[in-house]
Amino acid sequence: MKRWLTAAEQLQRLAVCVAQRRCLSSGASSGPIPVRDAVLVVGSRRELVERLGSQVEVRTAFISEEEEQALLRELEPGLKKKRYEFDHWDDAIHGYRETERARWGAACEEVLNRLRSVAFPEGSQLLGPVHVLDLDKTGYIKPHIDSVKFCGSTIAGLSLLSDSVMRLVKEGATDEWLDLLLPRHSLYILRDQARYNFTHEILKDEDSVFNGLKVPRSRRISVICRNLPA
Ligand SMILES: O=C(O)CCC(=O)C(=O)O
Repeated sequence: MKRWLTAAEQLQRLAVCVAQRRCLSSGASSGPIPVRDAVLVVGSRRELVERLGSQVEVRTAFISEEEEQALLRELEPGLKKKRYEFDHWDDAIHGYRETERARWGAACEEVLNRLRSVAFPEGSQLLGPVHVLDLDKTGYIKPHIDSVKFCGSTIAGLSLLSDSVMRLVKEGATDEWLDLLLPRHSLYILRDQARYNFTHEILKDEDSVFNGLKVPRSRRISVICRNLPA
């Protein structure tokens, strides 16, 4: 039976390719390039990737398997009481259920505090409840920009259960785009222009390809923190 490679395995292959390419072209002998720097963000133009580099971040293995389990233990009972929503043609999201959570157990609070400390400047005013989005295997998020009324300059999300691809497309210039590979257990952060001037979306399984490599999408839960508008 055909088995798709996980994002981690694909990253390993890509990292080796990139490291070899760089070594070949520069003759450098400084060892492999960290996976994080090498291949988690690709775009329509190198200049765009460089320009938005500081506003788009993906951190692999931000949470451990045990931390994912702790989050799921808190979230699953509430989520299981809801049905996935499929049929609202005008919704930005297809095949999802969602919840918000303000209070967490100690293990989860520790994860969220770690997220907050890397994603938001000290003293930022954060949106109180954390947003939790459960996408069915067939679910996907259509291109949208989060409301500027409710959400400030930064969106930070953890990916549980599945790898996925997030696509950012510049509003009014659809040939300007970035793809982010979001491996399971990773954290992504979108800031400033990347948040305000680019739509973001999570690709459906059929379209879930990163840099020419298939990234199989199964059920995915995201845990998303935002700051408040200034
Ligand atoms: O699931 C995600 O990580 C993205 C969520 C999203 O696009 C949103 O809530 O605006």
